[in-house]
Amino acid sequence: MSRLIIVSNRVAPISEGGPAAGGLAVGVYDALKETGGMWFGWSGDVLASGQPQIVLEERGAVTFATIGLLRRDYDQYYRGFSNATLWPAFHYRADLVQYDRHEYEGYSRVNAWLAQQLVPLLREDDVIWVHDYHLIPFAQALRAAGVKNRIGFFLHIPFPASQVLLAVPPHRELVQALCAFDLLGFQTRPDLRAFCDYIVNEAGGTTALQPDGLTRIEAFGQTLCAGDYPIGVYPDEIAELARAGERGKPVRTLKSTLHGRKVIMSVDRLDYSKGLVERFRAFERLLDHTPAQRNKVSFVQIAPPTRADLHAYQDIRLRLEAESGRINGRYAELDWTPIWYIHRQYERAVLAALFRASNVGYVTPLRDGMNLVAKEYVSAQDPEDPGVLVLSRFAGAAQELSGALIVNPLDIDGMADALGTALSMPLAERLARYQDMMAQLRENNVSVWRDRFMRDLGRVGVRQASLPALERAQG
Ligand code: GDG
Repeated sequence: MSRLIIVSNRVAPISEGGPAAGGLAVGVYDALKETGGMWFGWSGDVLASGQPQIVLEERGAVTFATIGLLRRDYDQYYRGFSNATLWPAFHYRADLVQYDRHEYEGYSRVNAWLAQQLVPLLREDDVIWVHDYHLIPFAQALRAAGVKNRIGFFLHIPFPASQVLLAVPPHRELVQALCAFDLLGFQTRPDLRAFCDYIVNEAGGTTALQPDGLTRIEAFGQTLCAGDYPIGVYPDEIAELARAGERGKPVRTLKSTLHGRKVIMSVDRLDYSKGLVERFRAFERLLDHTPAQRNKVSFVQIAPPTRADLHAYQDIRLRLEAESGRINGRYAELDWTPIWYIHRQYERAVLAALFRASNVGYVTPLRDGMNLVAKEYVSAQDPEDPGVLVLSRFAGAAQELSGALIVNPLDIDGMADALGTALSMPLAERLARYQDMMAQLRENNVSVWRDRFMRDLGRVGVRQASLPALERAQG
C-alpha cells in the first residue's frame, strides 16, 4: 500500500483524544494511521536566525515531520500573503486585501523551500495530499524538483468568484500553480463552479464533466481533475462527548447562572469572516423588537483569539468588545447579562456539552468554506429534545444542512426573526429538522470525505501518469 503524505501549514498537535483535535485533524490523522505515512508542515516555531531543521517524530505508523520558519518567512508567507492577502480575498473581503509584491515573493519562496525539505523524505509510490491556501504553489515546486508522484490539493476555504479573485494581483500565477496538482478538491459545488468559471473565462482553458462525476480541466498546458468534497465530522463521537459532559461542571455552572432562561450559543475563532458584529446586532434587534424575550434568553459567544498580530484581527476584537459592552449596557439587569462574550479557548468536550445544553446554535459567517461548528452543534444535540441551528447561507454547510433555519448574515432583521422562530419552535419541528440533519451528517462523515478524495486521487493519478505517454504513443 502506498504511504500517504499529508502536507499542511500547521501539523496538528494530536494527542489521542486530546482537547484541541478538530474535525480535520482527526479525519486526516485517522487516514494516516490506516495507510501509514507522514504529516509534514510548519512546527509553529518562529526563529530569529539560523537554519531551520526538520524534526521527525514517530508515532506508530505515522511520522510527524515539522520545521520552524525564519521570522522574515513567517512575516511574508504566513502573516503577509496567506493571511493578509489570500484569506480576505477568498472570503470576499476585497476591502481588506493588502498586497505587497515582496510578500508574494516570500510566499512562493517558502513554498519552494518547504517542497525542497520534503523531497528527500519521499518515496516513489507515496501519495501526497496538500491542504489549504498557504500551499497553493506546493505541487508546482515539487514538480520543479522532479517529483512525479500523485499530488492532490484540498481548499478548506471558499474559492471566490472571478471578479473577486482578480483583486489579487498574481491571480493568474496562483490558478496556474493550482493546475500543477492532479486533483483539486473544493468544499462545495459553488466553489468548484467559481474555479471552473475562472479557468474558462480568464485562463482560456476548458472544463468538462466526466461520467465519474469529476470535472476534467485543461489549462496552462496541464490536464487535471477537480471535484467537490464537503468535509464532515464524526457526529456520533461528538454526540457521545456531549452526552458524557451533560452533568459536568461547565454545564452545571451555565444552568445555575441561567436560572431557567434559554441560551443561544456561538463558537468561532475571532475572525472578521465569521460575521460576529452583525450577529451581535441581530441579537440586540431581537431584544429590541420582542420585549418578551428580555431577561428570558442569554447569548453566549465563545471566540478564542487567532492571528492576533494582524491589524484586521485587532480591529474586529475592538469592535466586538464595543458592541457587547454597548448592548449589555443597554439591556442588562441586576440579575441578567444578555451577551456573554468569552475571548478564550475551551476543551472540545466542554464545547460539545455546552452545545447540547443550549437551545439555539447561532452560526452566521459572512463567508465560510464549510463551518464545522454548525455540524458539531447539530451532532451534540439531545436526540429527544434537540436545539435549533440558525445558519448563514454563505457557510458551505448550508448546502447540506437544509434542516437549519437559513439566514442572510447581512440581514439583521431576518436574523432576529430567525432567532425568535428558533426560540419558540415546537418539539415536533425541532425533532424533524434534527433527524434530517443527523442523517446527512452520518452519511457524509469525515471518513467519507477522506475516502472519496483518496479514491479519486488514486484514479486521476493513474490517468494523469498514463495520458501523456498514451498521447505520445498515438501521436
Ligand atoms: C477552516 C475553514 C472549514 C473553535 N473554538 C474552539 C475550538 N474550535 C474548533 C471548532 C471547529 C474548529 O475549531 C473550527 O472549524 P470551522 O470549520 O468552524 O472554521 P475554521 O477554523 O475557519 O476552519 C472552514 C474548516 O477549515 C475545515 O475544512 O470548515 O470553513 O475556514 O472544530 O469546534 N476547539 C476547541 N476549543 C475552542 O475554544 N477545542
